[in-house]
Amino acid sequence: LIENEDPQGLDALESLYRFTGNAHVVGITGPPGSGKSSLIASLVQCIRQTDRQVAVLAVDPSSPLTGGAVLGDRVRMMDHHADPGVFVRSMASRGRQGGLAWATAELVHLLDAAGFPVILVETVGTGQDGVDIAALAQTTIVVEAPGLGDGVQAIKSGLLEVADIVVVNKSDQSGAEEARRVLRTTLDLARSPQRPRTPVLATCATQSEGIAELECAITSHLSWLNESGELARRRARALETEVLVALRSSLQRILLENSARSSRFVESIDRVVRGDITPRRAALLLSDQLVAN
Ligand SMILES: Nc1nc2c(ncn2[C@@H]2O[C@H](COP(=O)(O)OP(=O)(O)O)[C@@H](O)[C@H]2O)c(=O)[nH]1
Ligand SMILES: [Mg+2]
Repeated sequence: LIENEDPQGLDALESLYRFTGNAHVVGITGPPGSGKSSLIASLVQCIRQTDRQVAVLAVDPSSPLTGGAVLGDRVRMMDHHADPGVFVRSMASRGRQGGLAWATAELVHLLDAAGFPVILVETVGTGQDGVDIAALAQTTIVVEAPGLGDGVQAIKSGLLEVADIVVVNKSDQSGAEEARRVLRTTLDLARSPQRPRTPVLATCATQSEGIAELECAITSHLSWLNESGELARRRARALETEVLVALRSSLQRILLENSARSSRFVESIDRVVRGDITPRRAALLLSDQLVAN
């Protein structure tokens, strides 16, 4: 119900909201095919050995033609479906406003209220979506793998800047060690003294190698977040962004749902297209009108 923005779901969330604020939200992003889903499957197994419950949300930018690559993730995570301590949901993000990660923010609140201590959120790290997940999560893991084209994808896409932990997956393949070296050097050159040195770990998700080390790095990062006060700052920043994203979409609704307002909107666009006023001027006039009534 929450996923479909059904009023019943949103009402439920209002009542549940005061139970949130305890979960560790871990974003896992990186290029398609780098092994994010496989890595999550191994990580879930590792987390379950300590008896903690874990929730996984996989956000897929589903293709309008095929209905999306969501099914692949479902199948891959099927291993855990019999375990009541694991909750897995794939969601398509098509048609949602405000970017991929923000479509999941309300589901994260729900799972947080339900008491999951760890929530893993997988998004495809190409462009904005990877950066969005970093704003939503308290710990961001960027997953890279050798052989995904020329060069190291995370450097080109700017994702490295938001990484708290970098993983070079597919350590069984050639080029993994080289990718790890390049990433280590790049991160050290751009290092900020206020943050701990970003770990660059090697994993082989399909053989569950390096997963315990990854789990350990996640736990250490959470300790640092707690000790430095950064946890509270990141939570507040994520909530602020969520409010702004919601505000933008409600303004858009207010503008377009009323027929007088929506015809003014259409007129403004016409004037912009004719070259009478700039796009910025049109936006200012429309927002002045909204404030006036
Ligand atoms: N050789 C090798 N293949 C892997 C490894 N991890 C994942 N794969 C394979 O890479 C492909 C993409 O993995 P997937 O987890 O779907 O990547 P995602 O798109 O990032 O979620 C699948 O065929 C996996 O079986 C690994 O560590 N080594
Ligand atoms: Mg995946």
